[in-house]
Amino acid sequence: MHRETIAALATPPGLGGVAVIRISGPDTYAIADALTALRRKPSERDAGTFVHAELKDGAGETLDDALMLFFRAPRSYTGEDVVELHVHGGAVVPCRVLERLWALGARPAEPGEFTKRAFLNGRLDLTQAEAVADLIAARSPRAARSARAALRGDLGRRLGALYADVLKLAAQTEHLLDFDEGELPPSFHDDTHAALAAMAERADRLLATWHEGRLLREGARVVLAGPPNAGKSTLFNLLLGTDRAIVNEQAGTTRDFLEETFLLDGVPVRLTDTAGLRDTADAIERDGVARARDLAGRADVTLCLVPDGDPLPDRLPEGAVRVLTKGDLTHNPDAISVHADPKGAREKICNLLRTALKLTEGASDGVMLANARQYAGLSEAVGALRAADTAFARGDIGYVPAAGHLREAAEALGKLLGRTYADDLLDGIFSRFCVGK
Ligand SMILES: Nc1nc2c(ncn2[C@@H]2O[C@H](COP(=O)(O)OP(=O)(O)OP(=O)(O)O)[C@@H](O)[C@H]2O)c(=O)[nH]1
Ligand SMILES: [Mg+2]
Repeated sequence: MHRETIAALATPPGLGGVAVIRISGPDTYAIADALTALRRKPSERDAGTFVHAELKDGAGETLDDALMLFFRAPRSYTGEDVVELHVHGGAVVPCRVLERLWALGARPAEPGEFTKRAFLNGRLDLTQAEAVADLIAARSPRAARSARAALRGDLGRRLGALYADVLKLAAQTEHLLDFDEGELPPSFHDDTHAALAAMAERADRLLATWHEGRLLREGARVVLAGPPNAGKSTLFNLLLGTDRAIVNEQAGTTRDFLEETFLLDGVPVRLTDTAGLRDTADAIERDGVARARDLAGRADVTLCLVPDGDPLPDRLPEGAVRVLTKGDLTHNPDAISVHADPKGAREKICNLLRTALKLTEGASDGVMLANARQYAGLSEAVGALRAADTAFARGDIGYVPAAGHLREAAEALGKLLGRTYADDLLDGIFSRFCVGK
């Protein structure tokens, strides 16, 4: 349990009807008592209730009238005593109330400190704590749904069950070291091999969800490239639904690249329009072409647009998907035509992106890995499980290394769930939160 009492604004600063201030820690009720002149003090009130009260400064002047909500350890977000103040929003009132809280002995919460305390007090596992930040940062309903699943504990439960099974097998293996192979039941090797294969397969299924998890959280980078005048900026505008880029019949219209985001099946797609690829004497345009090539090299998908009937550029960006444009001029149904059939062109490009990005809605059941840390930890665990399987296959001389590999697998999963952790790991995770969460 923490000895310090923390407080912070839990709502974004700025103009708003209501601002929520959260207080958590052992002195929460002493501070709440001193903050009001209520006859029945906050410390005498039941958890799960609220009261309308005037908040007073040190001289007894009213700062604001507020709703006070009461939570008591361990049944609160942080697992500590918590009081929430709903005060008027804006620039002044929340600041004055916070200053009063500092004067009464609370200190400003660090980013993510409420959630960190919730984790340290066992209210959330580490995957749930990370899901809180993911839910707040979600950029589409689909990303929010996936974060909700992790926050509910679905991901943590699946990893936790795997962790428990690995621990059990690890313990059995340590026990084995005291026996000779001849003393073991005859089915021992087949059973352990089957158990390890099943565990590795469960882990592999979760690892496969990282593709979708990464796209939902980090988005996909898609670059429009190709020769000048191919209709890149026209398609860029069509996909965004606004006239963002200048379109002109002159070749070399776009020089600096433009970037905007649109949602495709709930995945944020960062779309980049680039300068037409050609050799040119114009220094600025040449710089633009160099940037276009560089961006294409780093994208998840590069669409190389070429007017139907024109020769292909001699140096296509590697891995680029070719798209024929201006199909209305050649009557080629394989080419898109933004001019004659914008809806069809949009649908064709979106389908192309769905395939290239492997965006199949509902591929996972909503439970997916949420970050590179989880992916790395689980990969390490799978590697260790496979190594244990190989060691077991060597018979009793393999038991000692197998026990070691199972310990590694358990440690990797334990770290992933936050059952074992280092302070710098927690600092890395919670410092990415906003203050007040
Ligand atoms: N006929 C026809 N013309 C098109 C189509 N799409 C774009 N254009 C025209 O082609 C010309 C070039 O379009 P842009 O979108 O500026 O081409 P760009 O590839 O961005 O060109 P740069 O920026 O110079 O590299 C404009 O006059 C567009 O109106 C189409 O589907 N059919
Ligand atoms: Mg352009």
